[in-house]
Amino acid sequence: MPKCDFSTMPPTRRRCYEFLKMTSRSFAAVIQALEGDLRDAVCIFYLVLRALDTVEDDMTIPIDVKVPMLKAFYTHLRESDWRFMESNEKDKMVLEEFPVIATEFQALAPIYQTVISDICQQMGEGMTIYLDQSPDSMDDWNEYCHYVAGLVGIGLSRLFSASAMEDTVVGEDTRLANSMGLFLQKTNIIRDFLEDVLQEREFWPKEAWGKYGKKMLELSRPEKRGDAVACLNELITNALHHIPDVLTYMSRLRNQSIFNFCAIPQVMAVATLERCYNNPAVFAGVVKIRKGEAVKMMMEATTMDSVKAIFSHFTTHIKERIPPNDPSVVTTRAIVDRTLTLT
Ligand code: PS7
Ligand code: MN
Ligand code: MN
Ligand code: MN
Ligand code: MN
Ligand code: MN
Repeated sequence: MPKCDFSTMPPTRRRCYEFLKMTSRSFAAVIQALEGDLRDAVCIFYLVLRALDTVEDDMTIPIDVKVPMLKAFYTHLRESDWRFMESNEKDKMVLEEFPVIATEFQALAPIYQTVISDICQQMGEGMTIYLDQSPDSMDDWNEYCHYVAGLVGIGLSRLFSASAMEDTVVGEDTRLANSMGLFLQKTNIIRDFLEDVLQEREFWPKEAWGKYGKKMLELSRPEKRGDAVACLNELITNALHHIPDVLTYMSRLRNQSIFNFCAIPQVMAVATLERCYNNPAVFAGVVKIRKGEAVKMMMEATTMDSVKAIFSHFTTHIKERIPPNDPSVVTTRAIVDRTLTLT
């Protein structure tokens, strides 16, 4: 494994890797394993977006304060003294110590700075659309997920190509890069139904849940379990449609450290979808994959053959559990079967 030696780093850079470890559940190890100057670029990219997302998520910031903050956020990357001390979120540290992140941002190669600043600007702008409204249509859902995750995939892919560790096509094919982010974000939104709805944040598209009630919160009522699970299965089926793009994207990667960085979140996502599929527990708490299973997958997901085997394993288990009377039965079977022909 390439070296990520903290002892020889300047203090601000060392502090950035401390932020990374304190704020990311799953990304810290795979980012530290990246090679060359890509490691610092992705670390800073992560922290910048973590800071932006902390503003977006903070429901104690009034909307008329939040909108201009999100839109202007990228401009603070080129300043040395901007910070925000009023957040109440668990990751508020990245806002309170933002000058440390800005300092390290300014030390990156100019091409990396351009990509990160560009994505930060577009994401901040897009986030403002969905602060006071929830996604209605499936197109809205794709649009919100594009802003908060598809853009991350597009930015990361540009960083990969800019590092010369991956082919230029990886950075140019924004459709596939977008799908990589959408698969993760839809899985996160599906899994976090209860956590989000209790915070009055509704990310499930109304086009799906509106068939079953007037308010999304109604789906958490025990007497609504049948409807709720039908809606859940419909959204999981929608998310599974990104798998062909995910497999194509992954097959283009040539650098082992980049492959692992990309593969691990994707295999966690397909495992999470399998756990959530037809599972009423989604409406009573947060469904998580077992720690042992997660560790095993993270060690395995290092080749295209094993990534395919993992996708085939979890989609097969979904197929076995499709209820014959589920409203999405035909669509779910079709996308699982298509996945199985690709793996
Ligand atoms: C730059 C590594 C690899 C081509 C902070 C990685 C929230 C699901 O529930 O906090 O909102 O709290 O657990 C990561 C594509 C993005 C998409 C997005 C940046 C993969 C700010 C991750 C991560 C593209 C917006 C999890 C999308 O957050 O969720 C870097 C390729 C940040 C990736 C958000 C969500 C990430 C997410 P919650 P989390
Ligand atoms: Mn958010
Ligand atoms: Mn968040
Ligand atoms: Mn709309
Ligand atoms: Mn979430
Ligand atoms: Mn979270």
